[in-house]
Parts: sequence; C-alpha cells; structure tokens
Amino acid sequence: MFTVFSDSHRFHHGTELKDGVLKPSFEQPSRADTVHNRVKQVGLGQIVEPRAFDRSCYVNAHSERYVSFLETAWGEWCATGRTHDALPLVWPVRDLAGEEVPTFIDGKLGFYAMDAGSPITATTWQAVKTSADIALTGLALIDEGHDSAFALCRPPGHHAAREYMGGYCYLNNAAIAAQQAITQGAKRVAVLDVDFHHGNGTQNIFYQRSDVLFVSLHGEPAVSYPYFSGYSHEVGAGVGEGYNLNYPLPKNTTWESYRNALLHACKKLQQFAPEVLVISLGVDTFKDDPISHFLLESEDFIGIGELIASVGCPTLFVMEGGYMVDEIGINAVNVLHGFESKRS
Ligand code: Q9C
Ligand code: ZN
Repeated sequence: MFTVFSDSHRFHHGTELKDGVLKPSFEQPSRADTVHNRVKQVGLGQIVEPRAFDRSCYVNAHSERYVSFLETAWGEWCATGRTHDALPLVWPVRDLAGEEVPTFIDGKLGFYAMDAGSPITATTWQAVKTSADIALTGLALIDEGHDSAFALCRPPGHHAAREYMGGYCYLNNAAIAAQQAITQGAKRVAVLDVDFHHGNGTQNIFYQRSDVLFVSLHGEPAVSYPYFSGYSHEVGAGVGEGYNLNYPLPKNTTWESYRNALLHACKKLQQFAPEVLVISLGVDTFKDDPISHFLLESEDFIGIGELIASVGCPTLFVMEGGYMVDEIGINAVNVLHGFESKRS
C-alpha cells in the first residue's frame, strides 16, 4: 500500500488547556513521525510526497469564509501584538445570536471554533493545508487504480465541520477527500470513522446528503468528547435521513463488543456499495491511550483492518487520532496489514 506523507506536519505544534493548565498539546509532531517510522520499519510500501491542490478543493467541504479565516487568522492575531497561540475564549452558544460574524479576530476565533483545542500558530496553516493535500493525494492514487492508500495526515481532521475547527482539527481531511470523489463523479461515497471520538465534523458536513454515508463508532457522548454529538438518534436530515449512522459505545469497551458493532457497520456499508470508502483512522481506541477509554489491544487493530476489507471497495485510510504512545505506529499499521491480508 502507498503511504502519502510530508515533514510539513512539523509546522504545527500547539498548546492545550488540560485540567486548567496550558500545556503542550497531546496532538504532537512525534505522533506522525512514530507512524511514519513504523511504515518504513515494516516496509508497508512506497512512501510518496503530497501533490499541491487548489483551495477550491477545501471549499467544497468547508465554507469559503471559514477557509479564509484559517488562512488569515494568525496574521490578524499577531497584528494586535500577541505572540503566543491564537485561542478562542467565547462562543455563540444557544441563545447568543451567533449569525453576524465579528470583524475582530477574538470574536472570529469563537465564531469559527467549537472549543479551545485547535490553537493557531504562525505556521499552522502550512501544516493544515499539507495535511488536506495528503488526503487528496491518497484519493488521486485510488483514482489512478490503486485498491487502497494510506494518507498519513497530521493535524487530524474529523472534528472540523463546515464552518468550525476543534479537537485538534482545522480542515476535515477525510471529508475533503470524500467530497473530491463526489466532485469527480462518484455517485456514492462512504466515510467510516473508527477514531475513539465521534467524527462530529464529518457528520456535520454530510448530514443533509444521501450521496455520502457517514458511519462512526465512538465513546458515548454522555462521558466522551465531543460530548454534544454522536448519539444513535442522529440519523441525518432531509434527503440525508438514514445516511448517518452512529454507534456510541460505553467506557471500557473491549474487542468483543467493538467487533460486533463494526461487523454491523460494515454490513451497512456493504449494502450502500460506495465507489470509494474513506476510513477516518484513529487509533485512540487503544487501551493505553492517555485521553480515551476503550480497551483495544494491538492485535485487535488487525481485526479492524480485516473487517474493513470485507466491505469490498477501494479504500482510502486517513490518519486521525491516537496519542503519546509508541504503539500508535504499530496499531495504525496493524489495521493496514489486516486490510491487506484479506485483499491481496
Ligand atoms: N480529557 C482527535 O482524536 N480533548 N481529537 C479531550 C479529554 C480533545 C481528540 C480531553 C480531544 C480531541 C482527532
Ligand atoms: Zn480521537
């Protein structure tokens, strides 16, 4: 399997409020390097650089004004004399109006963010743009006839919605790739999200559409980030009703019940018969992940790949979460090996 990777992810390294204290983010450069090293170590296949894509490819999944915000936010922030990460501190929740867009950067940050988990630094946009281009390059490889590809994206993307960032995410790499497949003529595309956290951003982008099926397995919202989405009653709206499928799972979920949910999800995906399947590949379902609470073992990730292979369509793997442990490389590549064992 081809892997698409770029060192440019190192341009992004931000901070995170953890237990009330500002610390280096769990979403660190070493993550992508760990996975990259594992890909090399096991000889998964050729590693290629991303191609450059036009910003119109991002605007298909996000709004024009949101992409512009991401491009200019740092400049506007440091023009007011600040030198540390740009972070939002006020949000348009419930009865605040939230329709007019503020012109001052502090207001804009709140308008275009769901939380304070996506800091913007001087070089963040460079990493974010390259991460989306990695996903688009992976899709191009599939268009060119490859059965599968691994887009080693960083920063991740699945919490980023049409108009807001959050949860370490800025551009929704998986959604941008899925939308690109549609733009290029596919009639049906599916996104399967196996990151520990609900892919609220991907759900948001395709919620009212029947051409993109979104399926997500994740920690139940009552006790798991992002807390305000991921319930099983969220089934899509309008023509999209029935094309959004959530599998919230309890704390301490182990392979046996995870596998049952994934089996069910894969049957649904098979029935939909997508022309391309995009996997939001988070490995923060691992038992030792520092910010999640499922109990998957490293060998279970092979099983995830095997089940994904059973869907039987061209598959683009897009890297999402998985934090601070050496096993993220082993676990991500285990999924890819499991997939390949059933396909080649
Ligand atoms: N104590 C991804 O995996 N912070 N994002 C949660 C829980 C945000 C995760 C803190 C987690 C975002 C792509
Ligand atoms: Zn996650």
